[in-house]
Amino acid sequence: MGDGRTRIEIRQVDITTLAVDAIVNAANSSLLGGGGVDGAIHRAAGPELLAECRTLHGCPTGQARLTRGYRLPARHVIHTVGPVWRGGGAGEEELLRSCYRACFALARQHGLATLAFPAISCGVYGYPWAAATAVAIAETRVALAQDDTLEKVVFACFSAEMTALYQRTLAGTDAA
Ligand code: AR6
Repeated sequence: MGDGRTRIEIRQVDITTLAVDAIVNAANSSLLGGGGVDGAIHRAAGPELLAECRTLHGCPTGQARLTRGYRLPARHVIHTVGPVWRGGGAGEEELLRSCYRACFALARQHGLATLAFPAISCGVYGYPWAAATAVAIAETRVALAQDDTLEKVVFACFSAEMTALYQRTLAGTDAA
């Protein structure tokens, strides 16, 4: 089972370089690409990824969809649509939790053992970082306790600041 802590890794790394069973994409509801991590994933995966995404006809906020990874070192991409931050009173926290739960549910259905997440909604969608990392770590602990197939969850952070925040959240020392 593990203690839910030893199987979490925090790394400052470009998520598109990770050879895991699935990397998670912080997409928009069209699933047809965009900027940020979404743009980086589509560039690295190649046009076949967009072609498969077109067949999915979008994805509502808080849900997730699985595709192949094509030219990525990761075997699959789990596309999830985080909430746009609107001040906190528009159900943002529940929607962000729902993203993580939907990703872990797909991982369980498909027997995936290693996953990597970006900081969903923490870029152009404007979610406060400390609140988002708390959700990410809490939902990951739940999934690791429930899914014995899940071996490792990586949080791929783009900045040193985000890396340090995840480390503090994991250690339980962040003030937020
Ligand atoms: N590897 C890891 N993290 C990354 C990478 C990367 N290669 N590139 C960016 N990040 P964002 P959102 C970090 O804006 O807020 C897109 O246009 C970034 O620093 O990518 O959920 C979609 O199409 C930040 O911490 O996603 C949607 O329209 C985090 O990834 C919209 O943006 C997420 O930032 C989604 O916005």
